[in-house]
Amino acid sequence: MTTIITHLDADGVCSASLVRMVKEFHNSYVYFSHPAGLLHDLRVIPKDDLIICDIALDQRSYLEIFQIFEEFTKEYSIIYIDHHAQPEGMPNKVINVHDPNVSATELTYRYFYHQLPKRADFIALLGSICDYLDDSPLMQRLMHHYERRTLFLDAGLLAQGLKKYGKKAHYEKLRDLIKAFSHGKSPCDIPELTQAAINATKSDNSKRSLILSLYHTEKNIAWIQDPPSMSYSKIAHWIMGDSGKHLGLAIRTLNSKRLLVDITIRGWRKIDLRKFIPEIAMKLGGSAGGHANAVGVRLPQKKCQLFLRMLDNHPIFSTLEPIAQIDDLIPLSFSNNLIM
Ligand SMILES: [Mn+2]
Repeated sequence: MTTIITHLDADGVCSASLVRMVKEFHNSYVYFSHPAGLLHDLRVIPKDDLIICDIALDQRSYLEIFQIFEEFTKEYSIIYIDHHAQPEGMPNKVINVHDPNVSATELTYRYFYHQLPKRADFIALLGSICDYLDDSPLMQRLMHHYERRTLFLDAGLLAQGLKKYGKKAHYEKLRDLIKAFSHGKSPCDIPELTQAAINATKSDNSKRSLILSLYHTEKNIAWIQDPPSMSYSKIAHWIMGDSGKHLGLAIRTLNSKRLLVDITIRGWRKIDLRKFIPEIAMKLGGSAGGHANAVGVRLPQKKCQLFLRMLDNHPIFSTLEPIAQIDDLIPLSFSNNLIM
């Protein structure tokens, strides 16, 4: 047998659905995990061949995970499919499928391509769209197998529906979802997911104008402190877009650990955020990780203001073209009409 361990976001769910489409893994059991929980989960799940998808290797537990992988591969196989930054080295026998530029779903699709049914391209696209990584050459090519608007409807239903579904209490439902996807169903075929997506979207929409009234701007960044609870990545995205600044930051004071803040950062895809943000975070006793366009930072709370200042004054911004402002994109003749 083979056991799948995957992340419980859309990229993870789609990766696992693709694995389950491979005949050999039709009945593989799916466990859900996350970077901070992987070490613990590897210790408790029954020994088996493993396929691990979309779970970053946490720096703090990396050495122990490395040892467990080594131990595992004496008797079992491990295929590790991921697109997050990777600490150096992986035990020899681990099949390491890694590319930081595409989604884990795309990597899974590529790795198992010759064993997948035709319809697998649809799931590959959904996972990639939901992880904002649908601009790779392969995904752009596959996108033309479908019709954009319908494809994005299904992707939106999945991403939004998982906000409710993607929690511990719903693991069994997530397994059913993966089963349904691997049998050719789409998000719109699953009424509960669809309803959850609509509710989540209505709730997001109702908070948008309030969120946009609460953020602050500096020269290059827009930030918001402890906004009403909803997806922090969406908030960071909204304030980035609304402000026209290079970055949007949503800062959350951690309830359980009063002395820390988590900062979710989004950019316009003009720079690789990993090239300068982790460095600043580390200088201030924090840590950071993520993708070119989406980074999360954890910092001591008392360093938060300094972090914002250092980030805002980073020389990298002077090398970038300014973000186009809406007024600049409206032809002058139209603006004149309005004044008259
Ligand atoms: Mn992912």
